[in-house]
Amino acid sequence: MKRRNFIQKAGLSAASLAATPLLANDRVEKKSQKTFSTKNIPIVICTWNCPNATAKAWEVLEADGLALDAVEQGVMMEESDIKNQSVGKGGRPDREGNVTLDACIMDHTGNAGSVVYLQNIEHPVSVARKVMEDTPHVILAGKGAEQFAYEKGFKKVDLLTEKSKNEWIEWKKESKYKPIINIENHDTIGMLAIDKQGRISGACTTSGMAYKMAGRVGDSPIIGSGLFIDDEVGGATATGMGELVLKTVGSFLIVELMRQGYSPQEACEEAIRRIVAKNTNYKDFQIGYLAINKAGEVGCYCLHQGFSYSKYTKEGQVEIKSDSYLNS
Ligand code: SD4
Repeated sequence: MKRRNFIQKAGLSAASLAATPLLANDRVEKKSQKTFSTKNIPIVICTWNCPNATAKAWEVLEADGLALDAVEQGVMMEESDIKNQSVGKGGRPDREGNVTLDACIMDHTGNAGSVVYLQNIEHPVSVARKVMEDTPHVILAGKGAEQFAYEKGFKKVDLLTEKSKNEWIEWKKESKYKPIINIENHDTIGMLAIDKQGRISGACTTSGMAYKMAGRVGDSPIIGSGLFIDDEVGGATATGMGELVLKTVGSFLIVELMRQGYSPQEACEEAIRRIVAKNTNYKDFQIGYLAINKAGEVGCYCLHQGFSYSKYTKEGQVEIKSDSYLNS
């Protein structure tokens, strides 16, 4: 079909669609009129025990700020914290000694931005936000993402700290490529927030699996896998062995289950069961899911014991331990 014909046909069908009342549109209409209890709002939650990150996000929410600003500024705290060796500066490198970062952000309107395999930039989440706001794209990768960051004024930073470098040199002696469950190898931060106006946003940022193959990208920056937000329903985020989350599109699955009426807790449990059903080697890995619905109800579930999340509400800051599929 010639391009002009195609455009004409597309235009025609778009016009006729607009003229015909659609059942799907009706459903969207009804959902958007739905009201939610605001007693749990505002709220911010994030994977693992990251009290500085949730406290920063809470500051934004309490000042009547946007959930989008809250999640960006919240996770930036971990990106700058060199003690967190799974995120941003201080992150563990790939097997060639390069720290490569993955991050994404998604707002209440369904907009999303992401960077993958980004080097030399301390705040990948902010570059992801620029991708979302200043480009027609969703994902920028590698050198292109780095170049874009410099054009937007981000500074070049050496992300490899002495500690992470020395551990990598030690690792190279045996070069065992075995992900360690829970033990320091997982601290990706996935954050979900609802602001005072009820707008929901999320962000996810990581240096990925320690000593991964050069070029490897995990679930964290992939919209639908490491993070998904739908302002009509809620949001979800993931941490752990990204390959298993990617293969089951975990965060999207959880949000869609909530859309069908699952509670956040039931949805996280079902997403973990999906991983168990599809991967015979599931016991070798840790996965943690965290979800929130529009009413600010939270769910959390993981494969192995040891996962927890941070929550900040009007009642203050708490760390909550997750239930697990396995008793170990
Ligand atoms: C990844 N999901 O790159 C990330 C790793 C992670 O805490 O969660 N680390 O697969």
